[in-house]
Amino acid sequence: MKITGIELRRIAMPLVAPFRTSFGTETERDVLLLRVVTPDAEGWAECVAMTDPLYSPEYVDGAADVLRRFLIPALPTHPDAHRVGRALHPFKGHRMAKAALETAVLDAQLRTTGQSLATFLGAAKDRVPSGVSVGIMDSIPHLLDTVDDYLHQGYLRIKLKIEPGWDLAPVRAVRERFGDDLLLQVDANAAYTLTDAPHLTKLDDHDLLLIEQPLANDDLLQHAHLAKLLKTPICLDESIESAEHAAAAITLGSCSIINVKPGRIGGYLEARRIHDLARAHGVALWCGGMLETGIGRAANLALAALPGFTLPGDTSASRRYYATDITTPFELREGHLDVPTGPGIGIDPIPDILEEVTTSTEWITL
Ligand code: SMG
Ligand code: MG
Repeated sequence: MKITGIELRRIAMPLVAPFRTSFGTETERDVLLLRVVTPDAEGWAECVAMTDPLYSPEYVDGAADVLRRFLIPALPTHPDAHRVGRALHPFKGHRMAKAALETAVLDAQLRTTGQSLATFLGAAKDRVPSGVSVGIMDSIPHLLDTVDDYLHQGYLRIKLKIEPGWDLAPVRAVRERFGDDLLLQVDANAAYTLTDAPHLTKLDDHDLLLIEQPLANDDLLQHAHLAKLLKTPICLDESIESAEHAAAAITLGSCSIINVKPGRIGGYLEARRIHDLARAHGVALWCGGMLETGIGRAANLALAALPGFTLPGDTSASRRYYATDITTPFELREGHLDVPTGPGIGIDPIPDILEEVTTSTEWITL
């Protein structure tokens, strides 16, 4: 497969409602899209980096910079996704930028051969159960109304964002209002330290599926200590940047569940490695989200259909994020989203909508 050029496109996507986490509030998603052009097919991918380096060290301008200066020039002459991974390996870090490039190449490759990403990865089902991530709110009544609305839409699992000062009370209120059968979990985005352990043990009373990333991104050892103090299972998100991190976390006992985000760990090939490793060790997986448009969501749904993804993911319907998505919107049916079946990621941006939200484009000839 010969690549003739790659387009870097920035789009601005207003969120339907502000999304507050322990590290900040998002009102608009500033997304970097990649389009890989070959004589036979085009491949699309979405970079999950956010505007500011608050969730992780990467950020959108940095991802665009490393792509144009280092990663794209290093592409082999006739790349496939595996060769792209090897060619980018010498460059340290920048896994979000690498994931976008590898995924766009993989999409072009699969569209050329007519295979879906789901089949390529080894998907075992044609629809996946949907959870929804609920931001930190200004009040408990507002939170309860929001959760109530999501449950009416059919979401099968609720994740509450937490931080010091917004943890026990919202969890207790949601449990009391919606009952013990609700699948409920929390995500701290690294907002606590090990000294908060006595406080965090109070979450054990609420029968949570898991607590996600309570401690800092690089605190594998401290997560292992915390895991011994909590009954609630620990799930790692930010800490797991590769299969090697997953192996270390599993060996240390830092987590018993992993939130896999292909865009955070360098792509779908690495996600497949984590899948196989975690499955062999009895570690449960689910697919996370980074407020993706339909382009990133389509690819995540293919991964979420693998047999090791046994918990509902943050793969919500398009309307949870955007009034108008850049693709045909993904819609909830009985709490599930369908896994795309077409070649590659199985979906394309709608040209007119894409143009409307585009803030810049850059063409790199290869
Ligand atoms: O895509 O539904 C989504 C967002 C899910 O909570 C979510 N993502 O730490 O898991 C996480 C966060 C990271 C992005 S927050 C802006
Ligand atoms: Mg998380």
